[in-house]
Amino acid sequence: MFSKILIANRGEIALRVLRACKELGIPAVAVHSTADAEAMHVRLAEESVCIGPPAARESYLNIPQILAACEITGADAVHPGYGFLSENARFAEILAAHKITFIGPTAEHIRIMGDKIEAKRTAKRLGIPVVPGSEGITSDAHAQKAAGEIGFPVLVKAAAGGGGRGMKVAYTPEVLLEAIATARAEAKAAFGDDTVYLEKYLDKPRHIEIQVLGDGKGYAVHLGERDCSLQRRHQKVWEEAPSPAIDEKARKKIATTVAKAMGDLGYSGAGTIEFLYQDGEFYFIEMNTRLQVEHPVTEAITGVDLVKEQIRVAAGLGISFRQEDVKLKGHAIECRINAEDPRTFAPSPGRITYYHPPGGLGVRVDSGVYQGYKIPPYYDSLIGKLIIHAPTRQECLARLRRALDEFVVDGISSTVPLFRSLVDNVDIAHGDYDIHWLEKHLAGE
Ligand code: MV4
Repeated sequence: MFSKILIANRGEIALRVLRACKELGIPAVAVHSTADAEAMHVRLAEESVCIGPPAARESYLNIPQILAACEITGADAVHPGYGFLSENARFAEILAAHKITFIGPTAEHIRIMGDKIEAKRTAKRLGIPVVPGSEGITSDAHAQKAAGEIGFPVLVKAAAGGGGRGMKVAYTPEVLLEAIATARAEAKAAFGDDTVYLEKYLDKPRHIEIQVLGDGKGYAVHLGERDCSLQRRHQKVWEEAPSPAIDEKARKKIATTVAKAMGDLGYSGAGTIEFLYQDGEFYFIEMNTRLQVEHPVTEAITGVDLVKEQIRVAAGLGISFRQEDVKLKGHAIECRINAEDPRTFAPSPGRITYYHPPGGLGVRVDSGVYQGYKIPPYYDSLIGKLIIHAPTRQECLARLRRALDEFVVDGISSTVPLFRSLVDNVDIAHGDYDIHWLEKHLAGE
């Protein structure tokens, strides 16, 4: 096992990783920017190192500083959390060159999945159903021909994209080249790479993703799905498992296919395969080669500690269970609590003057904040996650309503009131929503 793990992240996920380290008896090093000196994970870690000024580029994304912190403290492994360096293949390679273990998949697998065209090609080869579409567009004639074969409307996507940037829908052949030009320009500006590809546009899908764990030696398990359709501007707001939209048969088919594929790929560690689901069919869009924000809903219904499994696999100890041991139990919902105005979603950093998180059976709050803590303005606005687990979806909603009524965050604005309205909505109660539902609902439709 590792002698010391450095946590290259901040906020609730740094604390989440620290908790796993503590339970495994592995000392941890917190690294932090000057803005995060008072953070809970810094207070609770065995050691901490300040790695730079507030700007992420100079601290949490500063590879030389993180390497130096490993050298100083003698850390022999790094957990990257999510965001920041978690899907940076170069970082994984640099750590390896310094004999430090990256707690995550190989640099090669990170690189493949970072290129959305290569990811789709790989998924298809492994037997995963993909959205009908093209590979990289090489000319106007190629684009017209490919779009004709796919059928309109088509969606133009950036190969270096993900998270929705650089996407353009073309409803007719007349506007295709214009959509491609716009998407290329956006992709070039955002990623420095203007490679684009085409896909059949799905107009009312759900976003359903499968959680996997691979041992890096040819075996992978799945831990069921999460339905993440409730999102605003490509930021997930509410995630739940199981999906209200699929049954046991559909789940088993797609999840078994994915687990087999990831075993065949030789995938190591935690990963998420993202699908669009429409009219009873799954279509692969992307794979995330990291631990995800919403991993606790899977932990709730499976009882598996995903961070501990990531650490075990990275240490060469393998996954602690087999597929046949996994039993999905009950229903879980996660609400992302952001320091934002619940109506305008404008960021609301500042001091938390009073804080009372909910508790009781089936209630988990993953958060790094505390009463008196000052939320810095430099990072994303996620301040915590409320994860509810109950035997049935209906009981889960009732428990969520109860927990939201207990939740008090004063001094700043938070998205807690948004969830109070969602939990009482009839469409939500029926699980009747797609990826467009929340934005339409917020627009008053
Ligand atoms: C799509 C799509 C419809 N058809 N692909 C957006 C982010 C990126 N990860 C993929 N995205 C989409 N891809 C096809 N062929 C609609 C979206 C999409 C979306 C997907 C998941 C969750 C929320 C979304 C919001 C808008 C668009």
